[in-house]
Amino acid sequence: MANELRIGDKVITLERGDIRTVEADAIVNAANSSLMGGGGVDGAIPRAGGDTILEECKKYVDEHGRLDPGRAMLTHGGDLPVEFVIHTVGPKWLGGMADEAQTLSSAYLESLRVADHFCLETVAFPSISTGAFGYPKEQAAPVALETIRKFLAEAECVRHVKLVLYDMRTYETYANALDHLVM
Ligand code: AR6
Repeated sequence: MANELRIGDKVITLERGDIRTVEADAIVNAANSSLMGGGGVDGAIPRAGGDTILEECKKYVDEHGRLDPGRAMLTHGGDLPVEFVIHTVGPKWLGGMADEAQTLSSAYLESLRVADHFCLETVAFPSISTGAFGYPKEQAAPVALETIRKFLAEAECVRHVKLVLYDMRTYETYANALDHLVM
C-alpha cells in the first residue's frame, strides 16, 4: 500500500500518529461551529496548546459568529510545536443524503486555502469528521485525498500535506484510498 502521492514537486503523505506532535507549519483541528473546544482532536489540541488558542477562537466568534461546517479559520499554535492551528468544521454524518461529501471536501479545501493565503508550506490534517461526527472512514478518505490532490496541483505555497491517522484501521483505510487514487 502506498503512503505517499507526488503531484509534480508537491506531495501528500500518510503517517500514523498524534496530530499534536507532528512537524508542520500548521496542524488542522477537527472543531465544531462554536470553536469552544470539545472531544477528540478538538480536546487534545487546546489541552496541549494552552489557553491562547481558545481565546483567539472566542475572539473570532465574537467578531464573525460561529464557523459554519465546511469553513476554516486560523489561530496561533500556543505551546504546540507548530506556529499555527487551522480550525475547520466537518459535516456530521446524517446518512449521506445531506451533502456531507461536499461539506467535507469544503472543510479540506478551505483549510488549504487559509494555509496558502498565509503562505505555509506544510500542513497536517487528522481524519476530519470520522470520529464523533460519524462519517464512515471508507467514504471520507477518497473525498479528503481527491480534494487535497486537486488543490495541490494549483497551490502557490503549500507543498506538503500530511494526513496524520491516529489508529491503524484509519491509516489502512487512507492507504487503500490512496492506492485507488494512484491507479
Ligand atoms: N491525533 C490525530 N488524530 C486523532 C487524535 C489525535 N490526537 N485524536 C483523535 N483522532 P474527532 P470529528 C482521530 O472526533 O469526527 C469534537 O468534540 C479520531 O480517531 O476528533 O470531526 C469536536 O468539538 C478520528 O479518526 O473529530 C466536534 O464536536 C479523527 O481524529 C466533533 O468532535 C476525528 O475524530 C468533531 O468530530
